[in-house]
Amino acid sequence: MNDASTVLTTFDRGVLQLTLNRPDKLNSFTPEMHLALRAGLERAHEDPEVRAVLLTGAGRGFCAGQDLGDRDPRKGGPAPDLGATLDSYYNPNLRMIRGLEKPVICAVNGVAAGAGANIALACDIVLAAKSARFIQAFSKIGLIPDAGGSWSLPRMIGEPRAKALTLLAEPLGAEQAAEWGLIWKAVDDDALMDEAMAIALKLAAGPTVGLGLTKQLIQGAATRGLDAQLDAERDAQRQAGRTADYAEGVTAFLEKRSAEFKGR
Ligand code: LHQ
Repeated sequence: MNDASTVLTTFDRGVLQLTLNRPDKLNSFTPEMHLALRAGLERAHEDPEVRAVLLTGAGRGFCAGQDLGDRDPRKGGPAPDLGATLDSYYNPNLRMIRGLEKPVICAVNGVAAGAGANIALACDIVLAAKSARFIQAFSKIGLIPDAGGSWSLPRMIGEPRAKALTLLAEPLGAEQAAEWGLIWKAVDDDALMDEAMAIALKLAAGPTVGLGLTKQLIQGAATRGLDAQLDAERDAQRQAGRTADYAEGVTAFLEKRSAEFKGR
């Protein structure tokens, strides 16, 4: 069921670009697309040549969440087990994005709705086209914010804004999202992919181990106190200090030249 055409994959100079590719349905998720995305994320995890991931969508939308045509209630039958869908498809991919010890950049090229919005927000650096909108669409169909949204939204923008966004399901423009700190940047539509790729290439040429440890430390801070975080920093710094990239970084500084990191 792993139909690779639902996610286009390209690889260049350390950047694995994954493009959600069901543009006629605003890249809404089917089981095939989940599995194709998972395959891409697994490659990113396993292949040392991959040093950054760039996630985006084909066509005018980023992702409209679950394909609502998949389970048409008009066809009758028992109510679906949506928890099973989360267990089987959404949650593994969310965990892979967050757990990946390499940066994941997201270029939100158009509307990001429902789980599509929250998958974007799970990425490490999120850029959005100024015309893009984020919609916590779940309440419109009687559902709750999934794909990590109920966890990430209050942490990123606080309870009042998280509650209003999710209960009202009103679209949030990219520039407002950036002002609120929900994403890194809103950029002109025609500059989006160039800017996102420039960031991805920069990170892919960086000290991958240190960047991965930094990502994990920042994420872990949400659930740790200062004492535990200081211990985690000690452990991560010990690991970073043993990399060839650390030695290269310091050597390059002392020799007044640019560092050439190898990702090890
Ligand atoms: C779609 C979809 C879509 C299918 C646009 N499905 N076709 C997790 C676990 C299990 C189950 C349930 O859900 C979840 C998590 C979730 O993600 S729940 C939230 C699901 N998503 C939504 O409720 C969003 C539904 N879409 C919309 O509200 C609109 O399409 C937005 C606001 C995203 C975009 O509006 P427009 O720019 O006006 O585009 P459009 O509505 O005309 O859509 C274009 C086409 O894409 C259209 O198809 P058609 O054949 O008529 O041209 C839509 O039917 C199709 N499409 N979203 N989720």
